[in-house]
Amino acid sequence: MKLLTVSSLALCAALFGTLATAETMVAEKGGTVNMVLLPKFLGILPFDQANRGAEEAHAELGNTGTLLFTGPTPENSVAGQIEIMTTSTSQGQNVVMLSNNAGDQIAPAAEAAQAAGTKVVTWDSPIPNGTGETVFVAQVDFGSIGVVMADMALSIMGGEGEFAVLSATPDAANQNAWIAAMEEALKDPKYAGIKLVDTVYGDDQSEVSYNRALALVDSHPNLKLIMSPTTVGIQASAKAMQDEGLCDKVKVSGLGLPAEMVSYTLNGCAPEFALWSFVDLGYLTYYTSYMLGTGKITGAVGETFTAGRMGDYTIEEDPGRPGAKRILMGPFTVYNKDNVEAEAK
Ligand code: RAM
Repeated sequence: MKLLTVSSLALCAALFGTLATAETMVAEKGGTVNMVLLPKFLGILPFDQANRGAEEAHAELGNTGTLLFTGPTPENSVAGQIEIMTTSTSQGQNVVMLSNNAGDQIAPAAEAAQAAGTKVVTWDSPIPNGTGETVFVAQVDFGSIGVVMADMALSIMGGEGEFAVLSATPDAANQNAWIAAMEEALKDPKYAGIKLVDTVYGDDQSEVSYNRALALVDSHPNLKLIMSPTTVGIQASAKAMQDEGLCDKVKVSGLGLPAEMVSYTLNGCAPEFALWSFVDLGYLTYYTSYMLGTGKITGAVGETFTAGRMGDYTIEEDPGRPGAKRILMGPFTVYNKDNVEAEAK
């Protein structure tokens, strides 16, 4: 009888242990966590917005450590990101928050960072093979971006015709995954009338993107739409079509910032596009990193925590990257002439 009691106590403890891991962790304010917010490069609005969200969380949590917003130039993005990752490690920073523009090339530097005690949290754009990354803060489900882009193409083109993709840089993990997801979505017979005829890269630089958009029109005389899954590319493409008086013939869509797209949406050059909040993405990434840095979470699947005003999030397996983990933010907003002005303010 005695034995039984002991074993049922043990059972209780085991059960309680299981329940305890499902507990929602809440941040303890006033910790000291030195953090680096490392975007693909400096100088564009979405990354500044993400930094604003991170700064908001930094102040709210009373972190007595530092928040450093630093990044390479667009021309030197791959080498620059790897260098900053390495420097942050040797400086003993606690967490690097990375929007990866270097594909798997940054994995060795991220692994070295982790080995030296610097955690790596990716946001916006993950490390494709997941190596060296604690967790990825995903803005929305990557598969759903493919479907949203396929749907926008279908509706803007009236169900038929040729379109092309104007992407960011060839190593951008996020854009590459979204294009692959769109190609997957396009296999559905409902998209049989629309055809993806080309994919080009504007390197997330305005001038390069502008010229690539014009080149696409030249090389595909029947082109009806440029789909650009980058805030830089979509704006440059819309401007190029507008400047050349081509908006009646070639429409533009993709992922853009309302503030940068409003005029093109109202004049019909870019009737529909989508995005999420970069401020919220920066805020959630900061919370995730602070929770990791203070040891409140470890980055294991199933851990749940409260991210301030945004509510509760749980670490899960990343369905797009076997063996890697994500935290899913959302939601996605599709903008058109009815809602773009309100959001652009
Ligand atoms: C650009 C960047 C960023 C991407 C957006 C949609 O700003 O490439 O990584 O998330 O576009």
